[in-house]
Amino acid sequence: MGPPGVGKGTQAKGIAEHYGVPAISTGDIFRANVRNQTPLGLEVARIMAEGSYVPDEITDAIVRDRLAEPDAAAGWLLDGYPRTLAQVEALDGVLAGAGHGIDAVISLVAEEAHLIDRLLKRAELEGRADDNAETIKHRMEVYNEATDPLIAIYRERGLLVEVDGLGTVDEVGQRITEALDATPAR
Ligand code: B4P
Repeated sequence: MGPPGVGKGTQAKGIAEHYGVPAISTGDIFRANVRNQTPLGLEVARIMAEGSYVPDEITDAIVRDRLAEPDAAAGWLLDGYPRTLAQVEALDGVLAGAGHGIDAVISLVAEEAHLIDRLLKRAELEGRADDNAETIKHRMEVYNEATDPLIAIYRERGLLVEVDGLGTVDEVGQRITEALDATPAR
């Protein structure tokens, strides 16, 4: 978990590889659908371009189906999900039904000013539809309102692993794996 640009997608791939589990990124799944102009992609393209969240029912169904795929049977890393209280509850329901649990919730932490710089740099490199000054501001607001409060829920459950998101990609990655390795298996 963490605000836009903090390194969720960047780190998710490395962590998943390290532990031999699939990285499931709701953002990547939506972007692939937008690129391929699927019915889902056509539905979510405008929502994403303006920096708002895709409705919970759509997002929850995608994650539920993806977690049921064979490669996720022995473990997974969720990137960018859950992002709302309803998504936390939906994930709890899916996991309870499957008899699985969450080992840890990684919260990447960094100041907003650094993140805005990163996202504006990515705009130059990748040209993502949601990386422009106005949309980034909206994404930060949506994050602060809908997602940041969820961190307290996972802290109360004793699952939160807070990691400083500033530094090189490798430095942050190493902090994450060190923190996870020190977390008792559940
Ligand atoms: P995401 O794909 O999750 O996008 P993001 O929050 O911007 O983070 P991302 O993972 O891409 O960026 P990262 O921090 O790795 O979501 C996009 C949209 O999809 C949402 O706005 C929403 O519309 C929709 N969506 C996704 N999940 C949803 C959900 N659960 N519910 C509803 N809607 C949902 O990296 C940012 C940049 O920083 C990169 O350019 C990277 O190279 C750079 N960077 C990373 N680490 C760095 C470091 N240590 N130093 C320097 N640069 C670094």
